[in-house]
Amino acid sequence: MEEVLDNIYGSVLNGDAGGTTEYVQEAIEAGIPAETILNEGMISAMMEVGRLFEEGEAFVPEMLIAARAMQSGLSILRPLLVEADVEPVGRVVLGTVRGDMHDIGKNLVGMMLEGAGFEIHDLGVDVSADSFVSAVEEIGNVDVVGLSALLTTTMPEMRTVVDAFKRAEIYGEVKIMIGGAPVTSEYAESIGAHGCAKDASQAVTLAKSLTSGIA
Ligand code: B1M
Repeated sequence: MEEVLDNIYGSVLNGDAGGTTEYVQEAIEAGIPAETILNEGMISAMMEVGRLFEEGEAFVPEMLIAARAMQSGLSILRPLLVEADVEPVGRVVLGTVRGDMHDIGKNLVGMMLEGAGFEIHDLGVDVSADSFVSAVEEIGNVDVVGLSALLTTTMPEMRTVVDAFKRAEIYGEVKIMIGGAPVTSEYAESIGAHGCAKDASQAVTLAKSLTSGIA
């Protein structure tokens, strides 16, 4: 790993937002591709934070400051991940389900979809099933609803959202795509979601196939 990637990894791991900003800028100037900075520098550091948390060597405050550092790095990478002035290929409503505050993965999915030409309406975190339905009705012509969940305890909320779309009789008119670390394709199928993506780049592939009617 190049030294600057090591530095990004270390600064995210230690929750040093200023350092992360500085090193990400340095990496961009050194011509390192945005995807490499993201995957090797930042996401790998967040995986390590998760491992430390699991082993009782890091706690919520450490996760929180690492997340802040990652967000500060992402804000610099954003223009490179998102292409400006592209004609929308579809309209996506995105959010993290009720009870769940994790938004880094969801934000990344939003950026990559935006970069692929989708128009994104991000409802944020802790979004109730009814809020997803109302947003789709109010915005109009929505192609895909993207649900994110990072906790096994909030995953069941995805089924609640799917059921709310069925009750509102717009299930199928709008495709429901789910994702997040604990989510699987089997789970997606079992709750009636139209697909599951493992990461942000798969989310782009899936959203494209859902909007072109292939999936
Ligand atoms: Co929390 N947390 N957390 N956390 N956190 C996890 C998820 C955990 C796995 C850590 C661990 O134990 N190893 C664990 C969940 C265990 C479980 O349920 N199985 C956990 C826990 C337990 C908790 C709390 C309950 C801790 C507590 O309070 N005791 C609490 C819950 C709060 C709540 O939500 N109600 C909590 C809180 C937090 C913080 C607030 C401190 C912070 C979040 C800050 C934020 O998001 N703004 C936090 C963090 C940072 C993490 C870890 C360390 C990192 C998550 C992350 O950002 N990853 C995480 C450990 C881990 O994931 N290894 C952990 C980087 C991100 C790029 O990846 O989010 O997976 P990810 O997104 C990926 C894919 O999943 C996918 O694409 C993304 C990009 O590739 N994807 C989609 C995600 N959404 C998608 C949607 C799609 C498609 C793909 O379509 C729509």
